Amino acid sequence: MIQKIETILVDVPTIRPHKLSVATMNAQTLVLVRVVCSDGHVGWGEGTTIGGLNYGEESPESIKVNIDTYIAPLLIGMQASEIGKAMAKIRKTIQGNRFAKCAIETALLDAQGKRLGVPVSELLGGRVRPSVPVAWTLASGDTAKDIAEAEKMISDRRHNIFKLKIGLKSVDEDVAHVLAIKRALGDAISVRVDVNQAWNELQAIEGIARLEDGGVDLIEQPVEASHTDAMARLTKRFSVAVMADESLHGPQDGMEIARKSAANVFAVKIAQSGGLFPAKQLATVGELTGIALYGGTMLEGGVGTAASAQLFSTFHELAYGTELFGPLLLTEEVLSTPLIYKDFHLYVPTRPGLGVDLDIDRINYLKRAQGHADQIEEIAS
Ligand code: MUC
Ligand code: MG
Repeated sequence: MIQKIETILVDVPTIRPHKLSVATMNAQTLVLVRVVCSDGHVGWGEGTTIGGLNYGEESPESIKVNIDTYIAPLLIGMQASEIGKAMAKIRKTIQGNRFAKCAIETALLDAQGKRLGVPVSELLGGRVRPSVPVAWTLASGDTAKDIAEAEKMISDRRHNIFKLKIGLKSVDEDVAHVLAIKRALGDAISVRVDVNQAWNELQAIEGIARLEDGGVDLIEQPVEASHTDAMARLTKRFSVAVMADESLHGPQDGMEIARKSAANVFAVKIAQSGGLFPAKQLATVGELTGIALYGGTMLEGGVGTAASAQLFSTFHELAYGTELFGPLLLTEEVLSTPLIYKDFHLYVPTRPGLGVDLDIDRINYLKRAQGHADQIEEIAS
């Protein structure tokens, strides 16, 4: 039985300012969810977003309050092992709130995996790879710093795929910045851009033509999420791959984009999709319609990143790799044993559930004061 559901906001500074066209992040707020079951199992989930309300329509605070007020009361007393039933009830009763739903579904799957003694990947169809390639995002706002950062990552064998955040400056300045980095890193290194919806269609035509010429190999969400017709025209016009990100809020959006041929690649994100199962459905739409897959992130900490990795390890096709580097952007680790990044890959945890343990003392220390002094009790499982 589901006995108790707690939500915890954890504010963690980033290792450097992370500049996106929609926000500059100096810290990340992790929304952790802890589901306690009467059989002694505890499941953890995460519903983290980027830049408060700058990126999506859920904020860390709304995720917390909506779980506490509306979602948790629906679940208390239900069978913890009946995840399909629990999520069907939530999806029928609660509109929107995809991040909150994802956090809950993740926690239920973590507990279920522990109960059955299998990693979450095995509850999602079964892993087909032990590790996933991981890109790093260069977003310091400074070309020379970005090059130095990338060179260090390459020599440490941590990342050899780089995504550059652009869209804040003029097209000219952004193109010059990207091409300087591409030239410095050379042909063997993949350089991609994420415009985070900042361009109009004409700017996109101008920018993409020059980036394509310069050897950039992926253009992420160049125009507004709702402008799928423009995305279709850009996809048709250029041979460089165009990826949909903010325009994907689950499998239905994937169907529309596939019908309109409005992307070559899907950025699959568990939170944007509303959970691991809808994200898996989105990936299936891609697989069935010949759209390549990329494992996206909302810069989650260790819990959301492990959950994403569990899912992405089940994708038969993952042509563009992943960007599951969230924990590496943060100054504090919430896991007692950090995830393993080596040889340009993240190794997917193999222990039951998400395969991670939380550092309860650190979470108690970092958690945002919530007007009471409750401490999370340590429950080993
Ligand atoms: C996004 O739009 O893809 C992922 C990596 C990063 O730096 O920002 C995110 C969000
Ligand atoms: Mg993106």
